[in-house]
Amino acid sequence: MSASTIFLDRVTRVLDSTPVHDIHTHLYDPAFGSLLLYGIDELLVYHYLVSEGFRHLEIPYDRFWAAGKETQADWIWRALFLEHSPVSESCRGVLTTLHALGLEARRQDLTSLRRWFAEQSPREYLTRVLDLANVQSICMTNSPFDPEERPLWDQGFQRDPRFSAALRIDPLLVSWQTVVPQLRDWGYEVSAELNTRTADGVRRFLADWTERIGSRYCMVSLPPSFRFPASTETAWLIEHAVLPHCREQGQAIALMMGVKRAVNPQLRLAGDGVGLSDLMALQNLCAGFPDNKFLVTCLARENQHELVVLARKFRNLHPFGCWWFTNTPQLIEEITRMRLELLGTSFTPQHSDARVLEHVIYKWRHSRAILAKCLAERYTDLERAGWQVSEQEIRRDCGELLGGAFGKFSGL
Ligand code: FIX
Ligand code: ZN
Repeated sequence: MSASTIFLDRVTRVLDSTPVHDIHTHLYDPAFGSLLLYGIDELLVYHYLVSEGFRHLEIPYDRFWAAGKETQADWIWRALFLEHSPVSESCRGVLTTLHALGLEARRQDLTSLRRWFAEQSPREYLTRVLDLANVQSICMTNSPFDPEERPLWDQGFQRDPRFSAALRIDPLLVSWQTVVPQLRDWGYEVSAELNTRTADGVRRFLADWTERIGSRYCMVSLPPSFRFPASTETAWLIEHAVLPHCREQGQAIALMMGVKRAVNPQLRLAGDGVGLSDLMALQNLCAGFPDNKFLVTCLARENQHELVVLARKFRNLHPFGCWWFTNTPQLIEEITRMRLELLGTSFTPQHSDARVLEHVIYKWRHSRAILAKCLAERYTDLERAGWQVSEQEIRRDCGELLGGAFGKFSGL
């Protein structure tokens, strides 16, 4: 057996048995009831598959959206799995998931798959799925602006300790004018005018929600047009409210850069696109605010190298994840290799971005396998350089990559 094969086996074993802290998902604590999505229909109408389904579907968009979830799932199943081979990463994800659950996709039609999912008892099933994915903790994405989740936070509930919260503030930063009346309604003294009183009001809002949901960090997704410094509401609010809030709490801000929302609105959630970010803005933030910590992921492949180089320059910057359109085997491998070669283990290679519970199974299985390959290559090269890596060191490194480095950086 060659050195690299031996390492691949060793690293795979360690990575598979190391529980991961999934630092960004769209899953919910089970107390949120129907907001925690699971089952075959949810898997098939995942927006990644919807946009791929419309490559083949000839029905009008309106007809698709007017149909029930089962009908939509039937259409997608037929278009992407029966009439064509499911070779895309999102389709393969459904198959990895069913296989891991012991279900044979080919033998079972959708009706019997639906029956199987309906028979699962939700609480036990949640534990089974997290075990299959070897996920230790799930960080949710929690928006005070979301009318569906807000009432439960207001009311309070018994938390599931496996689920932590992150405060999502996109509307606040990207559509300030529409948020002003809402904040005022909720008792915060803000005005459309950007002044000290407004900054104080926004800071109070952020502090209240951080406490209410027990948020671990604040997060926002930003369009390619984002600049900093700039005479925009977004830049002003970041500088005068969000960054001071994060400093006061000792928390990081997560910036998800490069999403173009609603490139094709007819596709709804599946209609977002990608654009190149100006990472000069990030450089200015990291240099100008050394007491703030920035967790950053970029959507554009072309931004990945610059992001890694910036992280070499600024220790208050922590790259994370292969987000959305970069969450494909080829790009995960390229990005992870580049990050390992330029940053060692001081980054977080992946988050699942799961929207449906079972996503954690395939996203982590696929990503762990690629991470094992990239890490084994590095260890093989080290051995060629006369440096033997011990089992304990492999465990340490895998622990850092699967959430340890994130926790240390974020002060958790
Ligand atoms: O903004 C985000 O957090 C994105 O991850 C989502 O908006 C996106 O729809 C998604 O699910 C990507 O994986
Ligand atoms: Zn997300």
